[in-house]
Amino acid sequence: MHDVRMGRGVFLGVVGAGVAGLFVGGRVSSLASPLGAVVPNAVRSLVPDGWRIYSVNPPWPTFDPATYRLQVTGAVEQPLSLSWDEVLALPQARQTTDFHCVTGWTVGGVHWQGVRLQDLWDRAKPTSEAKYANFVSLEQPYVDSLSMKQTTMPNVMLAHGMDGKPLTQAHGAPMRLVIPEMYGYKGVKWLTRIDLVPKLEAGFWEQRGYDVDAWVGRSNGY
Ligand SMILES: Nc1nc2c(c(=O)[nH]1)N[C@H]1C(S)=C(S)[C@@H](COP(=O)(O)O)O[C@H]1N2
Ligand SMILES: [Mo]
Repeated sequence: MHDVRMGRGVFLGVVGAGVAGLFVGGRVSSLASPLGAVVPNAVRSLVPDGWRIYSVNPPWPTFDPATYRLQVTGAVEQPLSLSWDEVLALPQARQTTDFHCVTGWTVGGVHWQGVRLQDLWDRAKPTSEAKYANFVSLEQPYVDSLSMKQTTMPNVMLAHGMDGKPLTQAHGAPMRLVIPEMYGYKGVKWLTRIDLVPKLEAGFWEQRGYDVDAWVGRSNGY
């Protein structure tokens, strides 16, 4: 019995150190790499449900359904500024896909609910000038881009639900980009605007050396 309690105390100590390390790592090293986590593998496996919460510029943005707008701007015939109710009135899609961070952690079988980009493009009507979509976060200066072609690949969505519940603030409420075939840094959290542009613009991590096309298993960093 005594041994068991000792064991548990040591276990909790390790978990505590791991969480503290994550927090410090996330704040201090997050501008150097999308790691956030400078955590040994032994501790990594103890983190509940696998997710690490990343943010480059805390505190996290706050979602207010009364004032939130999802904007589609730039090279479109019809700029959009959708209220939260209007976003929820768009056709809804669901998928279950795996999530991979470039630093090596993975969450399998994430259930997402949200909207497909094509349903926004049908309304905004991108012009022939639109070659790339910049996804802009409420968390400045986080931004990342996809080619217009990539935005309509299978399983690409703007997710507002995760595992049967509304997306939490930590995970990017009210909406985040999901593109399972690319590493997590492409998946802009706290999304507020999509700007369609003729030329590629470097995203937050691309400005720091990461690949524009972050294909899982094929791009740098992993
Ligand atoms: N606004 C914003 N979006 C972001 C990030 C961030 O720091 N800020 N980190 C990215 C990275 S590197 C990963 S792996 C995922 C992590 O998602 P999570 O914080 O929900 O676990 O969010 C991505 N989207
Ligand atoms: Mo990441």
